[in-house]
Amino acid sequence: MNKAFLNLSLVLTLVLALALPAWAEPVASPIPIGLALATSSNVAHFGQEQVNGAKIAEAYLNAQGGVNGTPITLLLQDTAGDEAGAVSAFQNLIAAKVVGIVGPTLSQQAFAADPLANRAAVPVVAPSNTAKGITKLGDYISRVSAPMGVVAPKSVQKALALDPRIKRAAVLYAQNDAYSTSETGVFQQTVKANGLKLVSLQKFQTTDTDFSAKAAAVLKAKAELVVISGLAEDSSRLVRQLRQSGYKGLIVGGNGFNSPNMFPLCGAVCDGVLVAQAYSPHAQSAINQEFIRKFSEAYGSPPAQFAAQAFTAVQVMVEALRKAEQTTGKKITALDLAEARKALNTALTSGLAFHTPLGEISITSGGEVDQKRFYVSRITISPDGKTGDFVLAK
Ligand code: 1QQ
Repeated sequence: MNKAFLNLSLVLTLVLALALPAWAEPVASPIPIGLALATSSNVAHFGQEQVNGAKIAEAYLNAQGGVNGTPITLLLQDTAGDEAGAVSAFQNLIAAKVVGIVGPTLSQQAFAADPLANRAAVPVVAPSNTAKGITKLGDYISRVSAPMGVVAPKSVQKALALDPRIKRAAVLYAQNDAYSTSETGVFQQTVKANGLKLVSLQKFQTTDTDFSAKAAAVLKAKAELVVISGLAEDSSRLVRQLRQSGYKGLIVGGNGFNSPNMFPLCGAVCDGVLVAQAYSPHAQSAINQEFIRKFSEAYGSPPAQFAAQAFTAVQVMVEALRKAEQTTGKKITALDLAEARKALNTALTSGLAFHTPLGEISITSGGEVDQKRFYVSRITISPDGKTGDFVLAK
């Protein structure tokens, strides 16, 4: 290719790029919404429930006409359990021209992947990221998962209400996981604020299998309450080894205990563990009843928190898209993709009231969820040692 031709083609490309109308990058119909969730790895214990909840939302919202007559479609990318998986899922979804992303599963992944979406001005609604600082990752980052600072103290308070004689607490956490390190800070503060003595503070890895030394230390410290922040497999091993070592006191589990997939993993030893929750199947609202009915029909068991939060994240996106059509006076599919993403983010963070299975919530201008009701439940394992329930702690 000669130089003159090269220059000419460069100039032409430039002229074309400048002259291209805004609708050069249209929003597809049905409107694509990305799901970046863990359907493989150890984090799939949470992610599979999330995908199930999100799919119920897709069908439910499309049956209502989707976004004022335009259906939505969910594009799923598996993040697996680490940061690299979340980053590549986000990249693929952004390249697939989604208007927004629901995900990722872990806070640990969000700290790596969210900045990428924020730079690309793609709205993210986190369905389960509870660590401190998530919404500070950028203007395009919101969540429907209440931060641990709000939720976690309730479980320790409940334990003390159940047994006011408790004076000595042991706190254990996974040091290689962002949610766990964030939540344990809240737990440690709560323990002290309630006049308990922190007699043992221990770190572990989410990949650890041998917790016998930790269990021995808890017993030696004569702890009367054990508080754990970790993911599903590590936490259930820790509980098992604690009980096998002879620990008989109350156990408070963090958000990693909030999955029914913990029941078969943990079995009988998890019976009685107290967990704070941002969702209850007992919450009386038309949408929650409908959600529970459709979820149970589809999967044979009722939804728990992670499924309800994923449903809610998709719902919030769709209701914000409806509002964006009102405020722009245009169909989302008539907007340029960048405009649509911007209008979606503006609507998401406009303080709109969403009536969701989690109750009435809204998202602040800073992307933080404003939720009113939380619960504390006791894990109850059935005699089969595989199934169970979260039973509201009275
Ligand atoms: C986070 C969490 C996890 C337990 C979600 C599955 O709360 O990573 O923020």
